[in-house]
Formats: sequence, structure tokens, C-alpha cells
Amino acid sequence: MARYSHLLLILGIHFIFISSQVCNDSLVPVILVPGLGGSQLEAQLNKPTVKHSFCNSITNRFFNLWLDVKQLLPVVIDCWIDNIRLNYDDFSNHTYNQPGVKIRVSDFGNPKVVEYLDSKSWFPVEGYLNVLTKAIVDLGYTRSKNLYAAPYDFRKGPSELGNWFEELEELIENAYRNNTSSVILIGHSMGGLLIHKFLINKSQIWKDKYIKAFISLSTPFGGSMKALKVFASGDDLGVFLLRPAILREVLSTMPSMAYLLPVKKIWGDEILVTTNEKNYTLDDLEQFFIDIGNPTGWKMYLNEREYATELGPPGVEVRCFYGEGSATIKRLIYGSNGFRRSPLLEFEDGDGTASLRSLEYCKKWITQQKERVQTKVFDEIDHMGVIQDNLALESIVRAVRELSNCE
Ligand SMILES: *[C@@H]1O[C@H](CO)[C@@H](O)[C@H](O)[C@H]1NC(C)=O
Ligand SMILES: *[C@@H]1O[C@H](CO)[C@@H](O)[C@H](O)[C@H]1NC(C)=O
Ligand SMILES: *[C@@H]1O[C@H](CO)[C@@H](O)[C@H](O)[C@H]1NC(C)=O
Ligand SMILES: *[C@@H]1O[C@H](CO)[C@@H](O)[C@H](O)[C@H]1NC(C)=O
Ligand SMILES: *[C@@H]1O[C@H](CO)[C@@H](O)[C@H](O)[C@H]1NC(C)=O
Ligand SMILES: *[C@H]1O[C@H](CO)[C@@H](O)[C@H](O)[C@H]1NC(C)=O
Repeated sequence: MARYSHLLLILGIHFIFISSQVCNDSLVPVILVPGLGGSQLEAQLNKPTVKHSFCNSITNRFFNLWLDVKQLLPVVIDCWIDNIRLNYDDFSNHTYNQPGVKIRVSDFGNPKVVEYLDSKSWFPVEGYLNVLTKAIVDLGYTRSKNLYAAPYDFRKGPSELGNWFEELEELIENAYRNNTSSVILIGHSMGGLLIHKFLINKSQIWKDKYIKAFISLSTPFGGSMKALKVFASGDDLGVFLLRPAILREVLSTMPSMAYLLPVKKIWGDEILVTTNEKNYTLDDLEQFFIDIGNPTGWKMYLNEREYATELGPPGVEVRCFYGEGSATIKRLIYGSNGFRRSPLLEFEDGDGTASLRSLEYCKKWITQQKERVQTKVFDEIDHMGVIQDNLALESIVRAVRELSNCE
């Protein structure tokens, strides 16, 4: 899950100095796959109704919907919520936009759209993969020539991202052809999950030809309790402008949140949520969704579950980077007021967003595949720190150099 640093942090700037002697033509193409919230989304409106009279109902052109901080100010945010939320169709089991709202992901392939989320504005502040991208560019990479990104509509889960998987395949094959070299896929958070999903659905022959390696950054292979909290009480996911309750209204309409729920293989029969009346484990998830008043959440979960449970080895070289040493939600404890009050939280080790046991699942592959699997754990570097902290960035860049035979 992407989390956006505080504005001041971004303006305060993380300077990084990575001793990067520029490499030559041997550079292996790199494709970045962002996490949840890490892609720009654009909207065009022709709406029959709006929340307030000051909300736009018609726009001639597409405008930046995610993430333009101006739209997230109090009251104005109601317009935004009404534009970005999804509805669920019981017959097709698909989600769809609000009436009269078109949403698209801009500039597939271009890393710009994952570097800054509001790069269309006059002064981009919401940096995301900007620091990582810069470090890779400093190695000698050129945007859209051998450094790409595969943004996606992160509101959706894999069950509705079929086209995206095809576009990614095409991008990989084109990058391969243009550079006569197999490709490094770098995924952060949910981006890592989608890469894994993509790879296990590809033949070994295809992977041997096109994929050099998968670099996983903070990927919660077994899901995250934060997703469960989003449905029950909301969570700001670190977006400091947004209150959890408001984000709940939006996020709980998104199948991607259902996709990110904890998986049985890791959580087993553990009690995840406690109320005065009941203990909920993953076996009680349907009841949980009913009790929180979101039966649609259960349907979304059913659609995405099969994509989340296959955790086999990806069959390509893996570099798995993640943080530990941050308190991470283990259990939600509600009192006599049911789900209306914020829960007490019980914590375990992790990166603040994903539990260690979910992040370190990639270790299992060491013995399950013949391709190399290397893991690196960063102490007290959190979910976002892995793509921003100097120590982690140095390791990532070193991995790219090694894989490019550029020592
Ligand atoms: C939608 O999901 C329901 C319940 O899982 C299932 O019975 C139904 O066949 C699905 N419909 C479609 C069109 O896939
Ligand atoms: C490959 O090269 C062609 C011709 O220069 C260019 O049009 C295309 O965008 C490139 N594709 C990628 C993925 O680099
Ligand atoms: C991969 O997924 C596509 C659709 O998403 C499917 O048509 C195809 O059969 C799958 N391939 C494998 C090898 O599972
Ligand atoms: C929930 O589980 C705990 C620990 O197993 C137990 O002490 C408690 O009585 C249970 N609560 C309910 C409502 O079943
Ligand atoms: C440059 O490329 C040549 C041949 O492809 C290779 O032998 C050499 O190590 C490369 N140098 C650097 C700095 O990458
Ligand atoms: C791969 O892309 C880089 C960056 O644009 C370019 O310099 C290099 O010539 C390309 N390699 C091949 C074999 O086309």
C-alpha cells in the first residue's frame, strides 16, 4: 500500500547520494509496478447529479483525480469521494464507476506517472517512486527507453485487471525487443503482488526468455491486517490529509482492499478481530462483512481470493527487500460499542503496514525453485522507507547494477 509522506517531509527532501558510476549499453530494461495508490488516475465527468452545488458535474477534459491535494480539502472532498468511489454489480461481479464518471490511467509505460502522483500540477509535491526512479536514472537509464512503469487502476483487484496483465506482457516484450535484453520487474507493495501473480501464470519458457529478475519491495505476499481495518473502521493509509473514516467510505468500495486481506496460509485460525460478542477468524469473514454492514465486501473478496492464495515460487531470479522492526497491526479489538468506535490495536513485528510473516514469505521460494532468491531485511525501515531510505535504495540500485553486469 502506498503511503504518502507528510508534505513537509517531501519539501524537506530526501537527498540521496549513491556512488553511481554510469554504466554503458549493457543496462537491462527496468519496469516499475507501483503499489496501491501509486498510479495517477484521471477522470472526466458528465454526471447526472452531484453532491453539492459547487461540485463539477461536467468537465470537457480529463483531469487529475488521484492525487490532487486541492480536491482533498474539507467539504470539497465530498465531490472527490463521489467521483472516485466504485459500485458493485451483482450480476457481472464487476465494479463500475459512478454514473457519468470516466476514469483512466494515464501514460502507461511512462515512469513519470509513478514518480509524482500530481505531476500534472504546477508544483508536484506528492512524490512516490521519484527517489527510486532518480537513483535508477543516475545509473544511466533513460525514461521510456529502458526504464518504464506499469500503472494501473489500483481500485481494482486482479479479477478485473485482465487488460493490465496483457499490457504488461506487451510492454515487457517490447522492452525486450528494443534492448535485446530480458527485463527486471520492480514492484512495490501491491505492485509486487501483481508481478508475482503475473509470473506464476506464465510459462517457464516465456520467463526464461523475457525476465531477468523480480525485485520485490515491501510486498505483503500473505496480505495485510490494514486491509481488514480499512473495512471495519477505515485507515488513513498514511495519507495525512485524509481522515480514516472518510477514506473508509472510498476504500471499502475497492476490490483491491479485499484482495489485500490476510490469507489463510499465513494467518490460519488466528483471531483477527474481537468484539464483546464474537471472535472472528478468516473462517468468519463472511459474518464479519455482514456485521460491519458491508456484505458487498464479502463478494469482492470471493472474486479476488483465488488470486491471493496462490503463493508458489515465481520461477525467476528474486531479490526480496523488506523492512522490520515497526509495530504492525495483528488484531483489532472492539469494545461494547461494536464497530462504531476505533478499535484497540494489538501489534506484531513488521514494516508498519504488513506483518513480517507476510513480507518474508519470499524466503520459502529459496528451496522451491532453482532460480536464485536473495532476501534483505532492513531494520526499522518501514513500508515506504524501502523506496525512500538511502540504505534500502543503495541495495536496490546495487541489485540493478549487478543484474546489468555493471559492476
Ligand atoms: C458472481 O458471483 C456469484 C457468487 O460468487 C456466482 O454465483 C455467479 O456465478 C457469479 N457471476 C458471474 C457472471 O460470474
Ligand atoms: C521501441 O522502439 C520503438 C521505435 O523506436 C518505439 O516506438 C517504442 O516506443 C519502443 N518501445 C519500448 C517499450 O521501448
Ligand atoms: C493466464 O491468464 C489468462 C487470463 O488472465 C488466461 O487466459 C491464461 O490461460 C493463463 N495462463 C496460464 C498459463 O495459466
Ligand atoms: C474470544 O477468544 C478469547 C481467547 O481465546 C476468549 O477468552 C474469549 O472468551 C472469546 N470471546 C468470545 C466473545 O467468544
Ligand atoms: C561496457 O560494456 C562492455 C561490453 O558490453 C563491458 O565489457 C563493460 O564491462 C561495460 N562497462 C561498464 C562500466 O558497464
Ligand atoms: C537500450 O536502451 C538504451 C537506452 O536508451 C540505449 O542506449 C541502447 O542502445 C539500447 N540497446 C539496444 C541494443 O538497442
